[in-house]
Amino acid sequence: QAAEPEDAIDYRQSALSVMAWQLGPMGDMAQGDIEYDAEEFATRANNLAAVAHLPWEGFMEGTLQGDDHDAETDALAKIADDWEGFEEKQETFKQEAATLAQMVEDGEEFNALRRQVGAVGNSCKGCHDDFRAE
Ligand code: ASC
Repeated sequence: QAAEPEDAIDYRQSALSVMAWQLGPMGDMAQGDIEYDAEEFATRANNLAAVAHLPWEGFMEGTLQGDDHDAETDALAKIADDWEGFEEKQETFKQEAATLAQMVEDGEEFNALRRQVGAVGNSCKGCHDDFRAE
């Protein structure tokens, strides 16, 4: 049985919340808002890379703005019109998150890691700018 649009929307919003929860403290460390904790950073970088592929299957047909469902969503109808562009944004994000986890694995310095956190954040923003409602 196919998922209901409302369930798919709930699913992807939850998965994106998981990602934001993991990224948030790394962003705060990168900004100097909280102290750098190498162990926590490594855990969160790995968690983020591990879940980076999860939300996208929730953007299925019938679940975007203007489609017939009863959920609130910021996902623009443009996602269906430019699915390739949307997939490119997913790929960029997954690559940036994987790079961050690899850099941790390679024992890179905090300064390099914080730059890569910026790249991850930019990949979030790149998709939001194009495909999420204001
Ligand atoms: C986050 C988060 C986002 C992105 C975005 C980056 O931590 O919740 O949506 O980073 O703000 O520009």
